[in-house]
Amino acid sequence: AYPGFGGMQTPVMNPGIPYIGEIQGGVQPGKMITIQGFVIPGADRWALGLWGVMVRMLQNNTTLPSRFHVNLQCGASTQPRADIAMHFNPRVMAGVVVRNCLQNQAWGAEEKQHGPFPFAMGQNFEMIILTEPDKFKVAVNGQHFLEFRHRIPYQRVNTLAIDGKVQIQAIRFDSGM
Ligand code: 9QG
Repeated sequence: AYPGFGGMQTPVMNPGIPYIGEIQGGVQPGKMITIQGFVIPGADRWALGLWGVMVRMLQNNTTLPSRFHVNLQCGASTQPRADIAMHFNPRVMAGVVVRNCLQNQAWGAEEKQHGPFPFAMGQNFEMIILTEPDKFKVAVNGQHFLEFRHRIPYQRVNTLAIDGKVQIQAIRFDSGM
């Protein structure tokens, strides 16, 4: 790599959450986005009480406190909502990472299969999102974790959005060249 050559993007340090920011140059095969973060313990789940938690689990996981997401988006619009090429959504109490795509403001089919759940409340993590021609590959804590096949052309991705029970220490961008 040639730091400073070809407009390598400056790392984002300790951004506030929700975070939304441009991915300079978008993504293309070889591009890597590295996110270092910390899963905020969902202490407020105790305040909800077991009943509240169960009701919310029956509804869906939306309001569970122990969730966060990382979105690769096509713009930053909230009204109408920008398309999301990959929504990567760890639900820590459920121990599942839901992946999906939002198109024309509608969610597609969820992908939920993966190996051991790599996130834990009160723990740091590092995730790397690598763009390939046909998919995104996600590694967590130095190990390949899962793949998400493109449903929206990766060429449309230009925005990173992060929200939920997470603190972010650093976001790094590497063009892979
Ligand atoms: O619940 O699932 C992913 O398939 C929805 C959630 C939604 C996503 C989606 O409500 O939540 O996780 O951006 C959103 O709307 C997030 C926060 C069936």
